[in-house]
Amino acid sequence: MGKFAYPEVKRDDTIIDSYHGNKIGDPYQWLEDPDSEETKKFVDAQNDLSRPYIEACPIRKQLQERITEMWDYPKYGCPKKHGSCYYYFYNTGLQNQSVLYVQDSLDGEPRVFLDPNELSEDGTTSLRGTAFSENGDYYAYGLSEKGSDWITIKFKKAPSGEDLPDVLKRVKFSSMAWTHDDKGLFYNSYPEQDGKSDGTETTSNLNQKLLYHRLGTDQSEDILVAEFPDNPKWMIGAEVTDCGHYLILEIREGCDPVNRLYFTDLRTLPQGINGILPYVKVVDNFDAEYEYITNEGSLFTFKTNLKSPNYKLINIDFSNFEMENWRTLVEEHDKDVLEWSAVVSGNKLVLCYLQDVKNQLYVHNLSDGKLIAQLPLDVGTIVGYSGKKKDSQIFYQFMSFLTPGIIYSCDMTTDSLDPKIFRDIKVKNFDFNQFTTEQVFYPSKDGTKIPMFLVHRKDLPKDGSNPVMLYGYGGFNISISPSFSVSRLVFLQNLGGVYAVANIRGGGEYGETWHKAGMLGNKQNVFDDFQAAAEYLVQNKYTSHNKITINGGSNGGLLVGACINQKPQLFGCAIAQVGVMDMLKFHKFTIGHAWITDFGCSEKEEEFKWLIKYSPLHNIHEPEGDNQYPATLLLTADHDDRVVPLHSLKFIAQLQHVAGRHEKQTNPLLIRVDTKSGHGAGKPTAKIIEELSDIYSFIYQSIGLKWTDGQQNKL
Ligand code: X97
Repeated sequence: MGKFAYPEVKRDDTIIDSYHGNKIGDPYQWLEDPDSEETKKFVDAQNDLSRPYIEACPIRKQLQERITEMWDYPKYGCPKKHGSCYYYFYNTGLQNQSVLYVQDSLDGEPRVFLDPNELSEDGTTSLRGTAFSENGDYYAYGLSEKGSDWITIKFKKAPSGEDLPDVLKRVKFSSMAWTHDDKGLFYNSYPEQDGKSDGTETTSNLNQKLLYHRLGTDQSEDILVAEFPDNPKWMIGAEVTDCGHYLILEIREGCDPVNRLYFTDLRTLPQGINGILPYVKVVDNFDAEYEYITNEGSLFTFKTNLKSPNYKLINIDFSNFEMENWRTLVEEHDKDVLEWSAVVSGNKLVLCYLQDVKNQLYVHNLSDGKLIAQLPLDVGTIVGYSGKKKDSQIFYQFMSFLTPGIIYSCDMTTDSLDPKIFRDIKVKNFDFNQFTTEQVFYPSKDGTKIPMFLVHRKDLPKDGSNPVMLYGYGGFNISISPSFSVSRLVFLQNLGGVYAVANIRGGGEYGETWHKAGMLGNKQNVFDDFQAAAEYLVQNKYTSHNKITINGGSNGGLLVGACINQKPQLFGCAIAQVGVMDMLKFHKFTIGHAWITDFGCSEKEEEFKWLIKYSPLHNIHEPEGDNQYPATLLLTADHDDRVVPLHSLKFIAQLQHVAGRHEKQTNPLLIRVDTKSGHGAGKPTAKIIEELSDIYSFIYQSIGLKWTDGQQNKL
């Protein structure tokens, strides 16, 4: 027997599914029912095993205290102008949710406008999606409970903050777009369904609708303005143009950066908004993405990846919208990816690029696309921006591994653009000078150069002795840019660690090319890239294999799951958060069907062949030779309706059954299942700190770390 007394768990070997003639067992299918007594018992038994292991960590209390102490610094967001007032988020330090403040001018006295902390005892009610009306008189805001993707939209008068009675339910993945008469809002909802829908259910989200709600009326009177019953997977993004004249639909059928583009001229509706609207179809296929930037009359500006994987800006005249009449406004860059663009001060465009995983900011003319200026920026990420077409000032927030946040303001009406520091966010009691960030480019299995950030003490010994936390995501066109994290600094300072981010394929770091190189039939590249990162770190004497912890969440949890199956010997520890582990069935639950764009689907034979090769659940094996699985901790939560917990539950059951009972498997294989939590967004500070303390305690317990006061280590 191995070291751990894993719970006795029912296993039903009679459940066999057939995929294109292949018989695949699903012995823990019963764990797909989140409400059954036996699933609840399973979860309790797993927590009863993981909790004592984590709590036995001798430095857990120290860890938690140090993280808490460092977390306790004031956090600000960019101010945004609505009507004549400014609004910004502020957190004193440890508040569970940030509070929205309003002020009459930038140096006016701030008043609380909305404090989500008052909406639940434990901070588990969070803001998700907000929209001020055009003149700033009204505020619509989505509330999520316990981390679920479901939201309830509520309304306030602004700037008074007075509550309005309107309530919109069954809202998920929603747009929020006010008509410019300030009378109502376009939003998305899903049809009523049988059974509960509080975020603990697993039922598919299909047939999203677009509705118009008139302020002051009951939701039952809302006007259905778009639905596509022949295409149940379509999701309808809606935007009202800067001029207020048009409604734009950006229709998607999954997570790929592609959308159909429809519009309606709101001025031409004889009876106003009173039913399904007539749409002009500018693009009626999913060949490319078109993101509305602005328009001058009928001349529209879109950001697109049409035949330009690094994205560019184009003009489409809606009075003459055949493709041959489209014009490029800002050309695609060879290497840098255009991440987003915004119009400000009437005639200027702010463009944010990603260059080797670092942001660059440029200002162009809206009229002819010409470059006017580059705004100076350190190595890092733009994490916040505000500034609309009618504003003359922009704010943007910079962050990096060793910079908690600097908010700049810039007057866009002058010729010499001269950004000023508006707020410099400071962390107490931490000497940033002792640390450094480097970026390396290492070769993957097929020779592709992969960028990787490394953050560590300047005097790090290069003797293979340092513990490493290696983080990756690798999918969905999502780039992992430099960001600030207090718990990581504790790992670097007090545990002598190196933090590594591998910008592996599947992400958007080098545009759609990088994404495509790591999706569908190319998914193995993602895992190869991550494994090559571990090898690089060992070869270059940062660490040794048994000191590497790999970490990822969601699609990155899948990454961790696949990598420990494929190359367990490369890693000492693995932390897989809210991962997708059952690649044959993910499309059946909640919004899983939207990921077929990146993963493919087991219902197609060719795609089944890709998936079965790496699906974490289906590739668990006994320890081979001396290669046992690294110490593994999975994390999930009861209200995760993005990646439903059954992925992690089935995976841990199979892992404990196949590997855990083997005598060579002495490393722990555990799972932590949280309650009143979801996929991650909106998680209250108290829960985040608990979770981080547990994760680092698990690592400490399983690979052996040393706590230092962070002052020594001088060579
Ligand atoms: C999602 O699963 C988001 C699900 C809902 N959703 C879409 N398309 C999006 C959207 O299916 O919000 C979209 C989101 C991000 C990128 C592209 C499209 C959409 C729909 C309508 C209008 C605008 C956007 N996501 C993935 C996820 O959570 C990755 C990021 C978003 N995963 C969990 C992937 C595997 C594990």
